[in-house]
Amino acid sequence: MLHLAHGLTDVPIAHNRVSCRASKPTQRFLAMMGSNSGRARARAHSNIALVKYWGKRDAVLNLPAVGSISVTLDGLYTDTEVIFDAKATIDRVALNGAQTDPTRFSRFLDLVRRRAGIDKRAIVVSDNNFPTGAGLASSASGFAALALAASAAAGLTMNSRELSILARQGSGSAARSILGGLVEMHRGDADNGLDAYAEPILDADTWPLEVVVAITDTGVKSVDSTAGMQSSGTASDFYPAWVEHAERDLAGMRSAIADRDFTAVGELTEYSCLKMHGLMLSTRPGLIYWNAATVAAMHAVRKLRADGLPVYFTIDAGPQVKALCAPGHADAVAAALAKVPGVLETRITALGPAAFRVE
Ligand code: 2P0
Repeated sequence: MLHLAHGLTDVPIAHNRVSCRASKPTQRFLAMMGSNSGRARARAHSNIALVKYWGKRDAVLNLPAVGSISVTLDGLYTDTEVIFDAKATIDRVALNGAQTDPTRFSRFLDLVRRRAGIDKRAIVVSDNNFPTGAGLASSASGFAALALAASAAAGLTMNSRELSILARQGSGSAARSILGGLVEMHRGDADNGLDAYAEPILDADTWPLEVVVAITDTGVKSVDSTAGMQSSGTASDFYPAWVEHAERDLAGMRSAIADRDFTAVGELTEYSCLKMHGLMLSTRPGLIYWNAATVAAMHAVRKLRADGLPVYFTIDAGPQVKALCAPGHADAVAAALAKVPGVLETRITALGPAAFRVE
């Protein structure tokens, strides 16, 4: 078991008694597997970065080249159940009701098994309440929920910093989904990655910002984030400048959040988003994650702002537009974005909680 030598963040991981019924396909899958030993369930929420993470300083430990600041989203989440089963011979994973390739999950479960000193294979059942792999950070909520459920099922007791470090090794953005509200992910300097973890900046209810998600395409993106980041790190002239100025952007965002200065938060959010997409576009070959509706929605957000609404956009490695709204303005923003040609659906979400165990 890993023990950190000093300064553990001890944000409690809540064990909420949320009744969370498995979907029908999930229930069938569990009945088929028939086991209840070493079992735990967890829910983690997706997040979006206001100051973006793009690039790695170590691919094996999945250490980010830059820190990031995000908001955890109440309305988008993953529920995951993990069962370590002495009788199972391989890991089995059901994602959204369908059996899926367990390779990436197995690699992650190996980290948990090694730490817990067990070698049982696992049954993993994971369900997202939103489109998977389409730029809505399903790997963030997915690996955060898996980190919490798998560690608990393996009998480990881990604090939020340890869970964040574990989740990071599944997906960089997952480190942030362990925490709720406004969250900062530290780049860290150590080679072993023990200083690359996320910490809360503000609780969700301290500053009730809202986010409107405008979905423009539910398909899986063509270049996943891991591959895209690797390309940008080696094949963009802009990459050194991106890394060099990251700390300045993070400091600006910390200070804007401390002041509850929505305009400053929003301006930095759009700036970081457009700068990251500039980096993506400058990669050879260029990474173009936008479609026509993405661009139309960006202009619509700027038009709303010109008309007096406090709203700023951000976009991740996919075509969806997320509009960050000052408290109380999400309904008007959602109504306007729903009218943008090519916007298929809008969802309004408040800021969400830290990952928690579900009974
Ligand atoms: C972010 N994104 O900060 C940035 C902005 C997408 C664009 O973190 O390779 O799935 O698993 O660490 O976390 C998405 O990348 O990548 C991401 P890996 P991840 O939210």
